[in-house]
Amino acid sequence: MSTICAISTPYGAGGIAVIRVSGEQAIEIVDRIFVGRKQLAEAAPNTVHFGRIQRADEVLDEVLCSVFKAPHSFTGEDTIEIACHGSLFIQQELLRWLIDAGCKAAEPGEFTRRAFLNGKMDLTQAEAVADLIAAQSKAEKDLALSQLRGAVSNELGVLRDRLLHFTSLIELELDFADHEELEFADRSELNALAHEIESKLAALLNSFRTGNAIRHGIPVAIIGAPNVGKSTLLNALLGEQRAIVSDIQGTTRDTIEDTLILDGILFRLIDTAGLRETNDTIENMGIERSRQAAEKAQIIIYLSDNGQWTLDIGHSGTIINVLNKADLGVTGEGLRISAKNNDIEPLKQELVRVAKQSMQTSAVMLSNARHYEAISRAHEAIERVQQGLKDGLSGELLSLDLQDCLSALGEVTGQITNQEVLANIFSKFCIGK
Ligand SMILES: Nc1nc2c(ncn2[C@@H]2O[C@H](COP(=O)(O)OP(=O)(O)OP(=O)(O)O)[C@@H](O)[C@H]2O)c(=O)[nH]1
Ligand SMILES: [Mg+2]
Repeated sequence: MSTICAISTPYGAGGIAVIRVSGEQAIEIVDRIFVGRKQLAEAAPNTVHFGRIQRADEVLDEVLCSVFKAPHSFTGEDTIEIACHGSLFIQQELLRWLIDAGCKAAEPGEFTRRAFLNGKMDLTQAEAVADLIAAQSKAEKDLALSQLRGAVSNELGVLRDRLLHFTSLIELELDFADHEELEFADRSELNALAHEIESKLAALLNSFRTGNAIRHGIPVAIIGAPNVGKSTLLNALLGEQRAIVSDIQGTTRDTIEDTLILDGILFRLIDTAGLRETNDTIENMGIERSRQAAEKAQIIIYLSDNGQWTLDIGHSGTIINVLNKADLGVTGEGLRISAKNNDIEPLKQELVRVAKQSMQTSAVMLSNARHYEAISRAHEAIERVQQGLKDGLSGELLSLDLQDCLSALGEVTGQITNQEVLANIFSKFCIGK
């Protein structure tokens, strides 16, 4: 493959500009115009070298060359990144010198395309590179970064393994089909497997439409000292007397869960036992569960009725400090509500706000229409498999649909692809990436 070069920094004058060279001959070509303390061919990988860009007597600039050797570079090829002074003239002249020395000008996205072709990343990750560059907000950036780091790929990898396992079970069945005396392999395992694959695909599809959370519910733990009104709040949010409420401390012993939809988002509310020091064995078991709920929850409603926030709550989610019993005139920091009087509107709004924020950063979320389209086809194929199992179809027919499912997933990750699709994806990149 040819050695390519491009200016990777934005067009215009700047403090410095970076010109990237990648390919088998990258080091050799740059050496033709680079004069440093030593030849780049002798440089250790992942080192930076100061020197001049020089042809005969003409010195173009003083530069820094970063040397990366295959396969440990972005593209998987030998790569040199030349940081030169950011004059437009120098940038363009340097590019011309490189082309004169044997490079080809890179096409849009060609570096990333090579990274994909060299197995440095799959197609979803390559697409994430473009999304990352285009990201304009934190949420967008987080989503692209998680995709770049393999969130979608990993999920699809798991599905692929299950599908291959499925295929091997069917092949086993086919092998024994000649032996009339042998019954078909137990199909309950196949049913379970098909169901598993189908629901995973459905979940992915859902994540594209409405966010992962709509399907599973965002876990929200209501945590606080005894008697602050946690159960009263659960009941108020649900609009029913779900949990027992009393003025006795330690009323709630076990965690109580129920779901609630606010603004199209499904929440899984978890009322918990009040946190305190106690010698009651059962209550302590409940308190342990409270702590576990807090740790797992994506959102924690930390409820207080006196404006003090001194409890040590282990958590990784977002905490909302809520001051209950506002009707009693308590003062202090926190979102003021009265669970007893059903005066909880500000809390509902805050839950929706925090949820929308966290949905945008949840790990596996489809954000790409191409992925959605292919995964829809995979989903249809696995539904045909399920129907086929119900109808008692032969293994041969089932395996056709399984193949359809596998190849649709392969299109997402790029294991199966065609030049047209690739060209379309990489043409949207900027030159130099
Ligand atoms: N005035 C007033 N009282 C409230 C409010 N919310 C709850 N209470 C009262 O506070 C007491 C405790 O309420 P619970 O909901 O059982 O409190 P809890 O936090 O669940 O208590 P534990 O289950 O023991 O942890 C009850 O008598 C409620 O009626 C409120 O907004 N205003
Ligand atoms: Mg309670």
